[in-house]
Amino acid sequence: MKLIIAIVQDQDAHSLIEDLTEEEFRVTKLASTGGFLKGGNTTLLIGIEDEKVDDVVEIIERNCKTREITTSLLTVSMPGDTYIPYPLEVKVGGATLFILDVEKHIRI
Ligand code: 2BA
Ligand code: 2BA
Repeated sequence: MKLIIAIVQDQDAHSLIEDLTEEEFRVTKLASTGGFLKGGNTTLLIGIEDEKVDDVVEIIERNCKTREITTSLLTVSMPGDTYIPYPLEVKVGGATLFILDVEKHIRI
């Protein structure tokens, strides 16, 4: 068995979960925060049989889009700890996936 940890953008999470459950995959959704943009994103835990990994990755590819985001990060630029915001273009990926081997899966 494998566990896919998928970090996706909030905008894509709803349709992705719909498609996964429609195809009988089980999903747990966690609200998460990106360390760089400090904005909300969604982390999905998807436990699946080894041979289903490609199917799940295909569903994720179909639902998750790369987007250019302009954000204003705060930076120290002046003496005396004055913070000024500056615009920054960041390309946020469709999804970041970690695929792990599951040693044991138990349902009680
Ligand atoms: P359980 O299988 O006992 O799952 C309870 C909760 O545990 C799930 O909540 C989900 O958050 C998590 N979970 C279970 N298996 C998982 C896995 N392989 N990967 C990631 N997370 C997992 P819900 O998704 O709200 O599901 C509640 C109950 O509805 C489930 O109880 C199951 O009996 C049924 N169910 C869930 N997804 C289904 C699906 N695609 N098709 C048919 N029945 C489903
Ligand atoms: P954030 O940390 O908010 O990052 C959003 C986007 O900002 C990233 O998109 C990347 O394009 C850029 N970025 C992140 N850290 C950077 C840095 N140190 N320097 C320059 N640019 C940086 P993605 O790479 O597509 O990542 C989207 C979200 O996925 C991330 O949100 C983070 O929550 C998660 N993530 C990505 N890679 C990760 C990893 N290796 N471990 C854990 N979480 C990861």
